[in-house]
Amino acid sequence: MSNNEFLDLGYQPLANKYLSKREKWKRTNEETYRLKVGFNNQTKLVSLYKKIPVKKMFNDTYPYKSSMSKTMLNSFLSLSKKIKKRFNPKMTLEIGSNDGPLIRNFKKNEIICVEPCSNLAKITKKMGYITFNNYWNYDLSKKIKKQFNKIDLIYSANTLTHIENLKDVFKSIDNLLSKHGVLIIEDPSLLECIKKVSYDQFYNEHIYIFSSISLNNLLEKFNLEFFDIEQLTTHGGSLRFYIKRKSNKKIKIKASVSKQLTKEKKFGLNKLSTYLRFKDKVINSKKKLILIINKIKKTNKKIVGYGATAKATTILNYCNLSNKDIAHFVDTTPDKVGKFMPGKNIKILKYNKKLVNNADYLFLGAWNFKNEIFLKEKNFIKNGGKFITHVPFPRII
Ligand code: JHZ
Repeated sequence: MSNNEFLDLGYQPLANKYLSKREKWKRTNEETYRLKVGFNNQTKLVSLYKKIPVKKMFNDTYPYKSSMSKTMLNSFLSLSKKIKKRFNPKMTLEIGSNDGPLIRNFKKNEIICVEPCSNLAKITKKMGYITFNNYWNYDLSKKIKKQFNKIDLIYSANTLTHIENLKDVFKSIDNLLSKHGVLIIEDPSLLECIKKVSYDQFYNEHIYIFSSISLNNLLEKFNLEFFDIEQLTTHGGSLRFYIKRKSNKKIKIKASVSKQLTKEKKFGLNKLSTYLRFKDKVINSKKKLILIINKIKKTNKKIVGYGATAKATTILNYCNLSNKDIAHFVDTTPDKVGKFMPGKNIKILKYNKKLVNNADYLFLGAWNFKNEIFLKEKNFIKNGGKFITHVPFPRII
């Protein structure tokens, strides 16, 4: 067997399935799955064992909106400027446009959105952008090609790793991308995830976590190759891959490509032993986090969760934390407010300063936005409030 299991995070609910009060009482019906992660010795790909049907994950009630943080809005704005300056594409296509934080920086006749969640697709349609409310697949690529011909630039952030059939993903891209076209993919970096012991990046939607090594192996099959790789701080450390056709000799390959590949090999991302060491660190991380929380509980201090993230679902369910540990979460996302954390009886309240300032400790569900949150919560910090995080190791800040 080329696939080797290295991590078992137990039974988990669907990470973005926040339950209403009514659903909570029927919790016995809440769907769970066994979250096991494996490493493929041949392809070097890290993936989940159990794949949930897409319609259960991405439908008309998908709550996550990428425009909820200033950090992401700024990141998409600066990328849009870069795309225009560096590639000047006539037509761009975004796979997984969510509520439109990237496309809003383009003119309406310059970009096409693809978004399977109809509640989100409605938003970009309403903004006046061409939107295909579909899953990304070969049939869709044929449909778009018929209507718009080939596309100069295809961009996708935090989406392709959510699609089980990667062969179909790249076949569809290959079908639509022009001869000298550019593909840009952005996703959490496996290297950062392993280094930071951020095991919460594993949940049902993240079927794969890419390393540049595994993605490189996949691209080979489609005669595609990297020509630049950027390291980003977003989502706890992401990689932005710039990809072209091998036949396109006009674009030179930057040194950043071999640098990233070498760095990952040196770290051991191509070896199972690295992942087995990671597993031990995850087990330790769980023990330490529980210890910290139990210690705080003994002093009768109040812990509030900050950012009801999909990642937090993995933490709460793996560490078995309930509303006896974390009183409630605060979040700015309208579709999460008033609901309960998946698998747990912890309510999500609408973010306001008072709720934050009434807490003694804030558990950073959205640890990836630590800088933005620390800036926003200056007063909480000034008044002696403390944060709890588990990244890169459980501690009080
Ligand atoms: P955030 C989602 O994961 C799901 P999550 C998905 N699978 C994926 O890949 C990544 O995104 C990209 C809130 N917040 O981005 C907003 C505040 O309340 O870490 C969000 O609910 N106040 C598509 O859920 C959450 O935190 C704030 O000041 O792990 C952040 O979610 C800020 C900054 C955020 O993604």
